[in-house]
Amino acid sequence: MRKTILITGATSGFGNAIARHFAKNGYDLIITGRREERLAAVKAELEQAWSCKVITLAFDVRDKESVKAAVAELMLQTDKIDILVNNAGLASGLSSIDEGDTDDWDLMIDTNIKGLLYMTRQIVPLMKAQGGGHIFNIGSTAGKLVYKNGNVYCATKFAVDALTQAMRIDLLPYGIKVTGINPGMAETEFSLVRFKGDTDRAGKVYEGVQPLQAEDIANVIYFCATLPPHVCVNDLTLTCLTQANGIYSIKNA
Ligand code: NDP
Ligand code: 8X3
Repeated sequence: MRKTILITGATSGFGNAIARHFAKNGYDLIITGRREERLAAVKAELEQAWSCKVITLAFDVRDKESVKAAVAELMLQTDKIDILVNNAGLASGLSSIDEGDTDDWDLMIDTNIKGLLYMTRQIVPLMKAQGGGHIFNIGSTAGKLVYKNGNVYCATKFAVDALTQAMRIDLLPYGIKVTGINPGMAETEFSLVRFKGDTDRAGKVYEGVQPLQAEDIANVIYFCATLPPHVCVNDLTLTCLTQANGIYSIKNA
């Protein structure tokens, strides 16, 4: 029987690569993001290439009512979700705590923490009812070690790490696996978003290193998702070869 994976933030980066990887490997998809036209393009391409079923849901994970409405709409089309990937997220700005833009802080906290919680709250009852499931939360090396000027972004990823641990405990009785995936620097739209469209500044982040690619994260998630039912990878940190952890890379060696 075909399995279904729900991926938040599938319009670019990790989410998009995860969608492609799972479609290629026989999964049906539920993909979300705010950019509706991108979702439609991914759906058309993957349904054509892999004969999978792709449901698209365009909404903002920060908006609790939109999350509820999107999942209610989804329930009219399917009542089975094997995997939830809480991936939608971002960094906005990189400033010392006394100079940070409080709107950036709200954006990161609302997306990375509250968005993840809203999605989880809506999907877990369904997983309980179906007798199990697997949740992946995308954390970061920034959620393991704080780096200079990373303050609020790092705090949101520390929160993701805490929530991953908490969810694993809470959901243990229901056969729901919870896996934290913590990538180091990876070349996606992440830095472009962080630096608000400044392509030069975004490009500099990856100069002189060979960063992770989104496909690397997709590969690792697929590996974790296809282990035997009694095995759960709880926490996995991955970096490129030129990065040791959240603060130490070849660039600053
Ligand atoms: P991208 O910017 O390429 O992708 C981010 C995705 O999140 C997009 O699909 C975007 O969709 C979605 N998204 C952002 N805000 C919202 C929102 N409010 N509502 C719904 N969807 C939203 O970045 P990455 O793929 O790199 O990032 C994915 C996750 O990985 C994030 O949680 C990030 O913090 C984390 N991460 C990234 C690393 C990196 O170096 N790239 C390393 C470690 C972790 P849309 O704009 O269409 O809404
Ligand atoms: C994204 C990786 O190092 O830019 O979480 O914070 S980093």
